[in-house]
Amino acid sequence: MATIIDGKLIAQQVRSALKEEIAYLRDKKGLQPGLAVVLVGNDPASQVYVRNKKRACEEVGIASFAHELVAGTTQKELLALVERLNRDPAVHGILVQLPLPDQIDETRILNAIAPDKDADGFHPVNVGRLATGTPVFRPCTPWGVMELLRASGVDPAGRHAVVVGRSNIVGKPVALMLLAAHATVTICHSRTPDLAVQVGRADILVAAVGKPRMIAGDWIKPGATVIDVGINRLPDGKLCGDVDFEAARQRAAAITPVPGGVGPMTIAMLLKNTVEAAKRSRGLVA
Ligand code: NAP
Ligand code: L37
Repeated sequence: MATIIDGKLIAQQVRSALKEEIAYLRDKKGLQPGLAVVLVGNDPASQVYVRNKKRACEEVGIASFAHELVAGTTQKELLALVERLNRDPAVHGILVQLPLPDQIDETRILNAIAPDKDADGFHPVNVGRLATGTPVFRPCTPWGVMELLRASGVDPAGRHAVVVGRSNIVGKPVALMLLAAHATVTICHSRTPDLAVQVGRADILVAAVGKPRMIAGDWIKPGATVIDVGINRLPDGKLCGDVDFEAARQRAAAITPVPGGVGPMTIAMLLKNTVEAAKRSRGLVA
């Protein structure tokens, strides 16, 4: 029976440490870290995530500036807001919650965020830094996955990691981070034949697909570590991951639950990036 990796608890520990650091920055350096969170439209999941992010900021002492724009917002209007936030000295981190409505070109918006305020790590400059092994702001969900592994005592070096999903926000960056941590990495996607065979080779499995319980328990290699990034809402309103949790926990050595796994870590790492951005704005980091 697998150990449950408690993302809620590990995220709480990250936030506690940050809270102390932020108090120090405020009291001793006169620096108040600030995060601008931009939400366009009324996607219900995004509304929940943005609310959780604002609450987490308050808990640790980060000033949060919420910008909730109507679904019909134009690209020009959103670009103007991003440019204003780029110039605002109280804002150290900027996050534009994805997905954006169809009339807005996501790439255009992400490219407009100042790379030194890019709390999500999605700007091409930061993606390039990650890809070349000199990361500054790491994408929050993949970084959260790496922290869960570290906190669970799982060192990827020399292990076979299998990532299911190749999105720019999860699959691709988590594969780069596992590679940097010296894993042998396989990336699977919708054109991968015989997914079960690939999954069965994983010492570390990261599932980031968005399909409820699509990874069967008996695909999992006995003793594997399973990190389930998927967040899917079932018809009964409950959340579940991409992995069949009850079956997988019979074979895995360790597994993350949904909710209470990767989700809370995503937010904790966002707060870390914001504090990092604030410190960098003052030259407080190397
Ligand atoms: P996405 O952009 O939709 O990407 C999904 C990936 O899964 C794609 O690469 C797709 O392949 C692949 N895929 C789809 N069907 C597949 C199949 N049958 N077999 C193998 N691969 C398949 O999703 P995302 O943004 O990466 O998010 C993935 C999941 O993570 C979602 O449930 C999302 O809600 C969740 N999420 C959670 C957090 C968190 O903090 N916990 C953060 C972000 C996202 P192709 O590239 O070939 O289409
Ligand atoms: N900036 N963040 C940004 N851009 C994006 O495009 N998708 C995405 C993104 N992701 C994101 O915000 N993810 C996320 C996922 C889950 C949580 C927070 C953020 C979260 O709080 N999860 C909780 C509970 C979720 C719930 O009750 O619905 C959990 O325990 O998993």
